[in-house]
Amino acid sequence: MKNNYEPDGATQVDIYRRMALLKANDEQSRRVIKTGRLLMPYYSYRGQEVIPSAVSANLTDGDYICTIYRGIHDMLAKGLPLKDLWAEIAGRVDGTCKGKGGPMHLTYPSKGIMVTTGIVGSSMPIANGLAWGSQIAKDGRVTVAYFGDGASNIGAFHESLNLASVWKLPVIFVCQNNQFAEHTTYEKCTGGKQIADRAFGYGIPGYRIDGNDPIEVYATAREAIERARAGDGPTLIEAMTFRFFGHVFGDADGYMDKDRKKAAMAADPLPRFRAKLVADGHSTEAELAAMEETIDQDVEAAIQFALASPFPDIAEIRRDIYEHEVFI
Ligand SMILES: Cc1ncc(C[n+]2csc(CCOP(=O)(O)OP(=O)(O)O)c2C)c(N)n1
Repeated sequence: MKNNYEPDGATQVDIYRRMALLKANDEQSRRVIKTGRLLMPYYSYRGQEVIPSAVSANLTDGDYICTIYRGIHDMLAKGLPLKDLWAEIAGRVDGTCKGKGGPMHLTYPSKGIMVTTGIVGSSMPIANGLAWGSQIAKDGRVTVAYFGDGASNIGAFHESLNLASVWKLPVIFVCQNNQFAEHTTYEKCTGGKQIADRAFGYGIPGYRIDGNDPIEVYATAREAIERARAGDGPTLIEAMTFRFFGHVFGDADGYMDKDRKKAAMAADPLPRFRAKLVADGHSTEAELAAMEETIDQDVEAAIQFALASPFPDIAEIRRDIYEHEVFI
């Protein structure tokens, strides 16, 4: 999409700050598992940092996001505090859900982080519900639904686009097309030329963009968010990117073409954007190095905080839990 919404220098540095935070957090996540410091199911988002960083730069704390198991980057970019994140990952009482959600079911409503779901495609109908609530309350909030390319083949994707279109809901569907579903390539399981084209069938705008270009993601998201806030309804954004690692930590990733993976890693958007910020005079090498150093320290401090936090006690286990009887 071409529009005049190029972010100013300070916003570009802010987008980079979020990207650097996501990268550092991913590297530490894989390190803690490898060293046995902490065990968890982990879905690396390395390679996809640009998308939520540039989208979130257009959102307020009041705006909502719904995301998926591969969504820690979406939440950190939206402002999830590191200590709350790591305490939840470690199952401790100081976590976002008092240790009862774990790394795949994080929420943090005060920053608009409403749902993390492991059910492929289900971030979209939930996002519609939140957006419908905002429409009724006239509270001016928008909701971003993040999901993967594989999820665009699930019925809920189509139902959600249709309903959001009919009701003109203030929702933005952001597909992070990382070229792979679980252990399958995008080409092997997705019909049609591009996912963005599916928006046409529901009468809403759809854009395929370079999801590794922070300026393009920012500008496209801003237009879609303004459209939603103005009451003009939803937009589908298909942001092209590449996940650097297997589906889940420990995945042998034999289905990932080695040359494509090598090329994607060589085109890592982080060093590219970092060099551009310095070349354009928006920041200096020393300032960015200091920023990265602080981020590394913050991530390590959050892990230490989490490991020192207690587990929830027995009384806490059943609090805030929806339960129903199961008859066998
Ligand atoms: C309804 C449903 N079907 C199947 C699965 C198993 N599954 C988990 S992740 C995944 C792949 C999803 O790929 P994509 O939507 O592209 O997201 P990505 O993991 O690439 O971010 C599948 C099939 C599931 N969790 N939920």
